[in-house]
Amino acid sequence: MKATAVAHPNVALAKYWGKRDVPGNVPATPSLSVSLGGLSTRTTVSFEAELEGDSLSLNEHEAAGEPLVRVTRLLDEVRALAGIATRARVVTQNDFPTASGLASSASGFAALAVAAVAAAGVRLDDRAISRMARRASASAARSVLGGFVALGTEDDAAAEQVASELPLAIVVAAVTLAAKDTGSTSGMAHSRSTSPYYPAWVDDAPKVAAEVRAAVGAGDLSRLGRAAEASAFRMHACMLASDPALLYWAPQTIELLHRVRALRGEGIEAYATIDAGPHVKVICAPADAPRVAERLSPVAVRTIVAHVGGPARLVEGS
Ligand code: 2P0
Repeated sequence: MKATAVAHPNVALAKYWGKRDVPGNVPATPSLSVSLGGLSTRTTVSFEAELEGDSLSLNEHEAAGEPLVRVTRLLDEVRALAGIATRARVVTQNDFPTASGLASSASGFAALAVAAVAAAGVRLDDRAISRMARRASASAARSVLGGFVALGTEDDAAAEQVASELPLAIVVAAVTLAAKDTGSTSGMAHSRSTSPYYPAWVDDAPKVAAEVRAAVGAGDLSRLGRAAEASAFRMHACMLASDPALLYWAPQTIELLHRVRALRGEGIEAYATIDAGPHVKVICAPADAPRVAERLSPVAVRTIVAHVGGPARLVEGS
């Protein structure tokens, strides 16, 4: 009744921002991400008869409130499938900053789903685990799989891998280690209800996602980079037009964007993307990653060079 799983966060090259008005946390926009190998969440789930409630230790601190509620909701799904009522102890550890726009909910809920299903002795295929993770946090559906992963907008969507490997590095320039003010779930609800650009964003996103997907299929970095930048900037335009504005950028975010453009001016294929936080993630050829990291690191508190990562996997338990 105990299992441990490791999952990687992912960065969306085509962004998910907004939910359809259907049950089960279904995105309003299709997304396509790359798994960030080198950044990991490790989660152990143990179902223990003597526990009176679920508990969650997040980076060595006991968590309560909303994070624990979301964990319990996923565990309730697993308990229903296994036909058990036993409560669980969840211990999870990130080796990167948590809740600051580095996609910790993606790797966290992917690792939790894989570990909980194994600990409860339930057999589910990757698509079913991806759906379970999506209901907890939509980006987590993508972290169940490795490489380049698409998530659609259909009822009960599951993520699918579109490519396992491309010669690509992702340079993560973290500008703060603090948690962000507005989480994604409430931020996207706010955009949906107040941003006049939200309908345009939802209408345009499938075209950009299709272009991202075609560029991944063609293995064309400059095409992929241009489409990924368009997706990120259009999402942030929608966020900025919310009332009050969702301004996730810090001064360093803009400095980093200018540095990426300057690198391109020097002939380096480097393209930026930004999630619901101030950090900048840059895709480039693996051979260019050291030069990109060197240019970005004076502005960042931490610079991490990630490679294309694999799927969530069980490391203990069966
Ligand atoms: C993405 N983000 O596609 C986008 C880009 C943030 C900006 O997925 O409400 O934590 O838990 O489903 O998955 C972050 O949203 O939101 C996210 P919920 P989630 O990566």
